[in-house]
Amino acid sequence: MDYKTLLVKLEAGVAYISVNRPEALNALNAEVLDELHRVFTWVNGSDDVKVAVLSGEGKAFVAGADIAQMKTLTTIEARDFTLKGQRLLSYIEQLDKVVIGAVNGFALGGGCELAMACDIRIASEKAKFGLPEVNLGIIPGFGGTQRLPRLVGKGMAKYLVMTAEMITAEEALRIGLVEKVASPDDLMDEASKVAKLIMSKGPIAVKMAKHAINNGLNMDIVNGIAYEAEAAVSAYASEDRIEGMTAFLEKRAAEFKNK
Ligand code: CO8
Repeated sequence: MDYKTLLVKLEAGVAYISVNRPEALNALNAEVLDELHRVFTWVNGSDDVKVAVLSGEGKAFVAGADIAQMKTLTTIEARDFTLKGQRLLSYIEQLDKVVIGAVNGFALGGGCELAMACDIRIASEKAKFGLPEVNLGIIPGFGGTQRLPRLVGKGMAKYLVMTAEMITAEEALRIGLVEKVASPDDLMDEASKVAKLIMSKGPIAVKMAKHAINNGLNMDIVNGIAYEAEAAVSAYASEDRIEGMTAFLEKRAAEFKNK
């Protein structure tokens, strides 16, 4: 695993991925987007990886798309860049594995959009969130106008996008942009704890739940409920379901095999 812009380690089934361009506050240039795509392809395909935790080196999670690189793009290239970012974030969102965003610092613009593509967000008390694109005369282009209202509602999404206001981790927790807040020293421990808790559950059930929630949000409720039934039956068909129910009745911990 050879990356120029990422630090990657695998420990006890958890892939820890950290964007490593602290001199540019981990801004997303084309190389970072490509390497993130590569590392998440590995996450999805490797039996050794159960859950991924994504964070950033230094004082930022990711401070957005790389403004210096973006400024040089032609309109056609800017379209390609937007699509590249959108494809990556949709890929992360649709992985079969759970991705936890451990937001250690600034999560702005494309960085906030990257965090929103994760399944669960845990923020350091030092983290700051915002969609400052309108300051630059652009709008969020990595899915932010779509994922933000789904997380925090239409009014708050418009408020954040139109004012470009930067908010604290506590405020992000209050509006539902993050699920937990931890002290800076505890952030990675907290992310590991959540990763391990999820890993202790039936992996097929977790995967089916992820797809049911994600896909259901793209459907009307009648179709979402129908999708849920199929996902529930798929989980029921697993050997792990037999093990989970047997273990409960035998009053012991289940030993899931992802089968
Ligand atoms: N891109 C490139 N470089 C950056 C970025 C960025 N997004 N953010 C910070 N940097 C660089 C700075 O230029 C600086 O470099 P240098 O040391 O060479 O001057 C270095 O990182 C450190 O930054 P600061 O000195 O500014 O650090 P501060 O602590 O003073 O400020 C801030 C931190 C508040 C985070 C500040 O850096 C900032 O406002 N950054 C920009 C945030 C931003 O606007 N992000 C949104 C970018 S646009 C976007 O993400 C759109 C995605 C979709 C695009 C679709 C296009 C069609």
